[in-house]
Amino acid sequence: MPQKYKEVSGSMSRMGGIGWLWIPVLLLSFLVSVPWAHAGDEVEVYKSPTCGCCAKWIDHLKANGFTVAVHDQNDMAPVKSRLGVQPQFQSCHTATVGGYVIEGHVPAGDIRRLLTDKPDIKGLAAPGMPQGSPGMEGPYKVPYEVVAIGRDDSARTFSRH
Ligand SMILES: [Cu+2]
Repeated sequence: MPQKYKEVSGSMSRMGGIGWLWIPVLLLSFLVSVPWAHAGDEVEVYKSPTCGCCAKWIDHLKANGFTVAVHDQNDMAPVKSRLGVQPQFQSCHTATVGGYVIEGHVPAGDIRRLLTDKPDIKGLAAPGMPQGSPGMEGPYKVPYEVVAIGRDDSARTFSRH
């Protein structure tokens, strides 16, 4: 056994001189190989500072590989009007990612599909506060739809949950 240890440490120290060169290569290949680490994943979230379900939705995004930048807003109305979220689509928080608007408790999987398919729409919304949606977990769950908001503010079903 001691013989073997010697052998291993011997080869390690021989490699030591140039071994550090592999560190950036390994880091880079790790980043490339992680499936969720692609560009355009940063989600900008606007929410009121006291919104608990918004914070839980942010946790859900992070758990699903998204990077999130949080912007606390005391008044959400100007944010929604700037981003063009009409009243029929509104919920608590409003987010942007990849040029799209995400309104409310939209599941991470739907955002992923949006970013992959890149449809020509304004964004996605889970209007209201559907019980059982990500961030709205509780004793019961109601069926809800995620709506694709058209550039003309039309609505069509994007997914059902
Ligand atoms: Cu909410």
